[in-house]
Amino acid sequence: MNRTNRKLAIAFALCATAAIVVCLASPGTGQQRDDRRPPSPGGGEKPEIEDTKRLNVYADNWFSLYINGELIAVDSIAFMPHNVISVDVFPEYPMTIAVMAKDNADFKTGMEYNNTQIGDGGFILKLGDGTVTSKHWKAKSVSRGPIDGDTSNPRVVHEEVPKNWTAPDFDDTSWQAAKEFDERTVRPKGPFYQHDFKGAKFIWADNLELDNTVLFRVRVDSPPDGSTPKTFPILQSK
Ligand SMILES: [Ca+2]
Ligand SMILES: [Ca+2]
Repeated sequence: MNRTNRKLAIAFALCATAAIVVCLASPGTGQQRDDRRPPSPGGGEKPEIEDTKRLNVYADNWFSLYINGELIAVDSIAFMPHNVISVDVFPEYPMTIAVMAKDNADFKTGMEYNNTQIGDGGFILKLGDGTVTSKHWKAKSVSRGPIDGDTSNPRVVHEEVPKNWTAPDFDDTSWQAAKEFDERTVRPKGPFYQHDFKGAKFIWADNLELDNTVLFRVRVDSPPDGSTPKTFPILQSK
């Protein structure tokens, strides 16, 4: 290496070292490290976005979803087009999921499109811990019609939504088992196929057409995929 080249090599090495020092000292990197460690005054590690699970939900036509009694997700489109709601969920076990699902139906006739026809429902979800909708969920129809499918003289039966029905300790033993429906019966629209619902079943109450508002519940004691959930003592003081 001649003298000029040696000078260039030394200059390059100095620049590279300076760059590394600047990089290590940059506020961004330091901030990230501070977010995770040292522990907060409450003690323990803080959960990161990597500790959450993705929840995909598709409802014909609308839903609201609660986990352990807290509202977690609401369908942003009441009727059409049919959409998927996809949110990050921080799972804590045991986990009670409670859902209100609604088919599009006139309150007085149970029909849709200006009372010209009977619409059908359908609900499906998948959580990244392996939780999926199935016949093992509980279901309760609280709005049905038109009774007997009679569109010439439509009658509707509404039941009061039970108090505290989203709470983990709510007694749902009298509810029926959810009924599974084939994908080709529900005929989901395009967005369903753009999200992960593998292993999940469409569910509803007994009648996909006449049951118009359906409550669902399920209790998940541990991650169905067999993974070990991380615990964060910092969250358990609330
Ligand atoms: Ca209907
Ligand atoms: Ca519908």
